[in-house]
Amino acid sequence: MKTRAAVAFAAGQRLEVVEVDLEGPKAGEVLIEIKASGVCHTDAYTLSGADPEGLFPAILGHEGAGVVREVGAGVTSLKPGDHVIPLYTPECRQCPSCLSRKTNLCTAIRSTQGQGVMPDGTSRFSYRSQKIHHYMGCSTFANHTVLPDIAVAKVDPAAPLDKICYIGCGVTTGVGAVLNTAQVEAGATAIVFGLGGIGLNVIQGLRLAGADMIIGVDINPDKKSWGERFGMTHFVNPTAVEGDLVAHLVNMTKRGADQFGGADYTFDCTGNVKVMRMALESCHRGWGQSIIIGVAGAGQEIATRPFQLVTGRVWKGTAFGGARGRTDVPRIVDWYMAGKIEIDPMITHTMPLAEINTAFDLMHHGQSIRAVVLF
Ligand code: NAD
Ligand code: AHE
Ligand code: ZN
Repeated sequence: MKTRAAVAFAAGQRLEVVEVDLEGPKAGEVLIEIKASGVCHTDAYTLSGADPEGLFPAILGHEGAGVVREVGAGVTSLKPGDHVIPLYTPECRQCPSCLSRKTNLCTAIRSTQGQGVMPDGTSRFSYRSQKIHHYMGCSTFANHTVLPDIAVAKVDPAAPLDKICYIGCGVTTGVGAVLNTAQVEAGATAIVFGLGGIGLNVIQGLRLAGADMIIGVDINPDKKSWGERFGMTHFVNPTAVEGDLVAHLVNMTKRGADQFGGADYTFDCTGNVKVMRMALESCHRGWGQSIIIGVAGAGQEIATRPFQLVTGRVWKGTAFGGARGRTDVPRIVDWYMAGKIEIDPMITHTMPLAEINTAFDLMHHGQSIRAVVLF
């Protein structure tokens, strides 16, 4: 079949919206009509050329929602008409990682996913007979896409697809980092670095967990009101701090007779390795945990004095908020439908696929929280 897609033909270039060829689903796969897709910073990261796994040409996008239109042989968990969210972290429930119950990082199809192809090693997309790579196993910047059934979450059909697409990455990542990875307890102190599409969801996750002090840190002063909207209690703009930012934050988090200060939990949502170090060092001696969410490019490395870890701080990372997609994503959709989490105000811009490059511009200029492409 033919479908319209925004193709990244080369790193660093604007996306081009063209009609591509899409093969139907093979055994164990489903064809999805994408109705909406958010644009995440990770799409921009890969498009920039910094992603060591970046392949071109490719159809980017990994934060979508849509409707199943066709299922391949042997698919029993989904049927045409089901409302779904594609998962860049599948949940096969059979691989050693899924069975370990220690991680959400299902390994069933990770290697072919990283090579931009389906599990059988081939791509379903082509343009003028040239192969186009899949991206993160999702390629949601296409009006139709094909995924293995283990990478598809079936959700409440009453949920608006133009909003719940954000659960395909940003919402789940932010809220999940708090609830699954850090397991923040009521009364905790927390610092969130970077109040974009992910950081604001960390803030609403912290509010949900009952954190007492939620400090947001961002170099964009406009983010103060955004953070407050979702539960942030204090805002720090690093450019307005005289002296050392870490010392400033540690001082802010001193409570009662505690001489040391430092947050119980910190979260990096910037992808900047210098910020990641500050996030770790802003944690409380003895028990503070710092969660890395931001993604940094090839050649970037994190550093700190081992003393920071020797004295009990813990550095952790999280992918997709530690969520097991087929199990947890439908639940998060239900939380949204029940009003437990907010999504609508964070979707600041919508646009047709033809204007997708504007979504990247808005993100780079700090003007959007989430821009969503509507098909
Ligand atoms: P975004 O562009 O919407 O937000 C980034 C925010 O960080 C902006 O508000 C920006 O002003 C702020 N910022 C930049 N430099 C800063 C600094 N030095 N100090 C403080 N604030 C600073 O991006 P996003 O969509 O929220 O994504 C954030 C990061 O999370 C990206 O690196 C993205 O690739 C990554 N990400 C990771 C996962 C995962 O599963 N681990 C999932 C989604 C996104
Ligand atoms: N190819 C990239 C991977 C970057 C990365 O860590 N991605 C996250 C999701 S970001 C979503 O916006 C992830 O899920 N990681 C786990 C995995 O298996 O990739 C790079 O930098 O190499
Ligand atoms: Zn993402």
